[in-house]
Amino acid sequence: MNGDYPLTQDQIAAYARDGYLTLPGVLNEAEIAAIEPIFQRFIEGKVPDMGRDFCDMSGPYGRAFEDFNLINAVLPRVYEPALVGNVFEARASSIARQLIGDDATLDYDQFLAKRPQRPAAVFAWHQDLGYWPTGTPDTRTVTCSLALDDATPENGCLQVVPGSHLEPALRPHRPSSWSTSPELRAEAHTLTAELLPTDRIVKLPVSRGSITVHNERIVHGSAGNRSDGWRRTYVIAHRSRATVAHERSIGFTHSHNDAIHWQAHLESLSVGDSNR
Ligand SMILES: O=C(O)CCC(=O)C(=O)O
Repeated sequence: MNGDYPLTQDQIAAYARDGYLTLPGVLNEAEIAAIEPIFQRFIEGKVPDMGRDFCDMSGPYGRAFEDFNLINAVLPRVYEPALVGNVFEARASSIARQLIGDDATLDYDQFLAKRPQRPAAVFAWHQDLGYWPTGTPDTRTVTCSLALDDATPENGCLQVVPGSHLEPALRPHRPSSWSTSPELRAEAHTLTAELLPTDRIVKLPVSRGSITVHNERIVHGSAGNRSDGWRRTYVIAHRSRATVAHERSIGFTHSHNDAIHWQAHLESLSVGDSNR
């Protein structure tokens, strides 16, 4: 298996300047076919005992499965070790090492799937760092998202605000409006960042087998699915080895079943850059 995916100097410069990239043909059909049955087992709700790691990112925890719009399976490689070392992990690692250096380490993975004809399958605007705990001064991250279906504006492809990763402070993040409990993150995971009137939104359509890549500070999200097909994507994020080690040392694994960081979030939600 060849894990290399060489980037050009122009692509590396574009990632630094814009905060995102799209890369064509990262996996071929045979490579996707080897992964897809595992993806489907998760998305069809057939993997037991995931707790909150299996949820709807467009709504509160506790919804009935048939009501999930944006199906979210977090840390699939933890629940299914056969994923470890797969070709997408290898290519994402290659890409991450070229963009942030040789200490790029796989931090977490995630499967996302928008059901057909679900306008509510919205992934709210956010910066990934807005979700993560404080105390990690080195924030370098490369998040690769592999399209298992052609991602289009109609089925709710990723959207970004180019250059927003260069803003000096993180934008405020608030719990999504359907979360009313004072223990906000106990009820739902999703946060929403403010959009500014000056924001230029760029949609990132990609074909099956291609990927988007984004920086931890770029403002991004995605709209609902108004098409008759699914939009499925496989996310892998790499961060620096020291940062991943720090996260683990405070008990943060990116699992929604973690308890450690939610209080920090409650305190910092409206403070803007306190998560840096
Ligand atoms: O692909 C999407 O719809 C959003 C995914 C996302 O926000 C992420 O991977 O950080």
